[in-house]
Amino acid sequence: MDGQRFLLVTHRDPDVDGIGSILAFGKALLNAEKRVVLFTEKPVPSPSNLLKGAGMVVQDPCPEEDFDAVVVLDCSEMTRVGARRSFVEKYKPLINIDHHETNDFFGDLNLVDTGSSSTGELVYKVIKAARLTIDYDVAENIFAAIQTDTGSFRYDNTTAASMKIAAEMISYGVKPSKLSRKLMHGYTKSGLRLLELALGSVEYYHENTIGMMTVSLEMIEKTGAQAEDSEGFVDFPRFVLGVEVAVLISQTDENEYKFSLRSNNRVNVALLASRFAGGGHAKAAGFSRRGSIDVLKREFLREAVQFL
Ligand SMILES: [Mn+2]
Repeated sequence: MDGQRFLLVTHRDPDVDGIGSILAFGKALLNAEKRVVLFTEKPVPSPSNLLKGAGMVVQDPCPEEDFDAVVVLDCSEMTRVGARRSFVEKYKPLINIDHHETNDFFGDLNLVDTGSSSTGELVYKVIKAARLTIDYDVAENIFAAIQTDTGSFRYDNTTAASMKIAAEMISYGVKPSKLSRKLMHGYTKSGLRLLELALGSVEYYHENTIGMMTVSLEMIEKTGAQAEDSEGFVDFPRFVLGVEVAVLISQTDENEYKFSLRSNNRVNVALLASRFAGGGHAKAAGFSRRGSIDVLKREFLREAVQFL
């Protein structure tokens, strides 16, 4: 950590791992008296805005400085950074810290480990290697990142290593029950209404091995919920016995849909998503496409069944 000024960014529509990673790394750098700017394209969404230090994150206009390095976290490729990509790319070296299977090594320096539960786990390793100080704020963000990306220590990426790091974060004062209440149980009434409608949309295909849920803009409007309230909904079809691939189709514009894919066992959904120019992890991936919902569903199912 020879530099003095760091710009930290994550992917657009960031999740808790993305925001937790920039906050944990940012705070650890601040603890070492470095100058740090944490930047997101849009205001930090719920529930990540409840993380310790979320108030540090800035949007446009980003204070332009002569950064000594830019660190891109939890981002598989530079297009995922979003609209401010060219601003981010102005700075060198570009450091890529990520755990997505489809990471394309866009950085000048790449710390990519697909065996890592989360980017938060990699940030922990960098903090240790650089001998930066972990305090409560750093610990909360690392714990939250690991907890979220492992589905509260239920998914395949829950390893001895990730649990050891989580345990160490507890020794800094993190209270798992308090943190998960803050991050995961913050349902609004409208969010629950959205879930009700989404559950009613679930369909099964290919001898019940594919479970598909849809959240339309109409549902969001009708319930008064936010689009991010559907975060995690894909676990409902996913946890149905017999389902191998769970899909959440979220309408993002009149003719635009985001497919979030989850695999229970043998299907590599990162590969499946890559057939539609998307990506992610073997067990959790996604892509966006434009078109009519019926055509998109049909095209998706045609590819998906080849994996089953
Ligand atoms: Mn992640």
